[in-house]
Amino acid sequence: MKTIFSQNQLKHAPEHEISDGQLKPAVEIPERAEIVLRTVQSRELGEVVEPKDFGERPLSRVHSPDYLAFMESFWERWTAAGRSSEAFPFVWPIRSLREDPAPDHIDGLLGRYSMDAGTPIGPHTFEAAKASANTALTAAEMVQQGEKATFGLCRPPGHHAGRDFFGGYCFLNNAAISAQWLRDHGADRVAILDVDYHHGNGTQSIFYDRSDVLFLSLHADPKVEYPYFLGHEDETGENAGKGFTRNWPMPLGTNWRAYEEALDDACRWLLVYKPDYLIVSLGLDCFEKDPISGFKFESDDFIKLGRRLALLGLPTIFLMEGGYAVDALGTNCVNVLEGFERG
Ligand code: OKP
Ligand code: ZN
Repeated sequence: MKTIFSQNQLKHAPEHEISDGQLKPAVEIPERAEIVLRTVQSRELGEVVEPKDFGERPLSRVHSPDYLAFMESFWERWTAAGRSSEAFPFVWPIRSLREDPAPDHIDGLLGRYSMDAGTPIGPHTFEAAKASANTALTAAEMVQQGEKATFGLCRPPGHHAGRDFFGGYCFLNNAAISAQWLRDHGADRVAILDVDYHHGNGTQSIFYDRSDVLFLSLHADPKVEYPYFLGHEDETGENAGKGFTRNWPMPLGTNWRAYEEALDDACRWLLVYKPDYLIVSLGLDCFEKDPISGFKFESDDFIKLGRRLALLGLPTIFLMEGGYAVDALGTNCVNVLEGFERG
C-alpha cells in the first residue's frame, strides 16, 4: 500500500494545549507523523509519495469562504495585534450571545471560528493543515485511479473540524474534503468509517443532511468524553440525510471484544450502503496506553481491525486522525494497514 506524506505537515508544531485546568505540553505533535513514517519505511509497507497540490477549490467545497479567509490571514492579524506566542480562543458565542454581526477583533474571531480552547494556532499551522488535506486528496485520487487502498499520513488530523470551525487539534476536515472530492469526480456514494476514539463531530455535521455520504462512527460515549456535545446513538441524520449517520458510543474501558461487535454492526451498514469508496478516519487512540483516552486496545488488536475492514472488499482510503502514545503509534498504525493488506 502506498503512503502519502509531506514534510510541510510537520510545520504545525504546537507547544502547549489547555487541558485539565492547566497549560500542558501539546500531544498532537510532529513526532507523531515522524514515527509513523519511519515505521511505514522499516516495515516496508510500500512506496512513500509526496502529495499533489489541489489548490483551494476542494477545500471550499467543504469549508465556508469566511472560515478559510480567517485561517489564511490569521497569523498576520494575530501578530499585527501585538501577539507573538501561539493563539488560544477563550470566548464563544454560546446561548444568548449573538453570532452576527461578526466581531472585528481577532480574539472575537478566534471564538467565532473554534469549538474549544485546546487547539493552538501557530505561524505555520494553516500551511501544515493544507498539506495534510492535500495528502488526503492525493490518497483519494490514487484510489479513484485504480489503487486498491492508500494511506494518507494526515497530520494535523481533521475529523473535529466543521464547515466553519477548528477544534480538537483539527483545522481542515481531511476525510470530508476527500469524500466531497470523490463525489465531485464521479462517485455516487462514499462512506466514512471513523474509528478514532473520539467522535468525529465535524465530519458528522458536514454530511448530516445528505444521503450521498454515509457517516459511521465508533467512539467513547460523549457523555463522559470529548467532544461531549455530539456523537450520541440517537443522531441518525436529518432531512435527506435521515438514516445516513450512525453512532456507536461505548463506555470507558471498552476492549477489542466489545468493540468488535459494534464494528461488525457498522460493517453490515457498509455492505447495505454499497459505497463506491470507503474512507477510514484512522485514529489509533483506542490503544490502552494512549495518554488522553480510555479504551483498552492492545497493539495486536489493530491487526484485527485491519483484517476486518479488508473483508468488506471496498476501495479504501485510510486517513490518519488521532493517537497520542507516540512510541507505539507507528506499530499500531502499520498494524492496521498490514492487517488490511494481508487480509
Ligand atoms: C482529537 B482526536 C484531555 C483533553 C483532550 C481534546 C482531544 C482531541 C482529540 N484531557 N482534548 O480525535 O484524536
Ligand atoms: Zn481521537
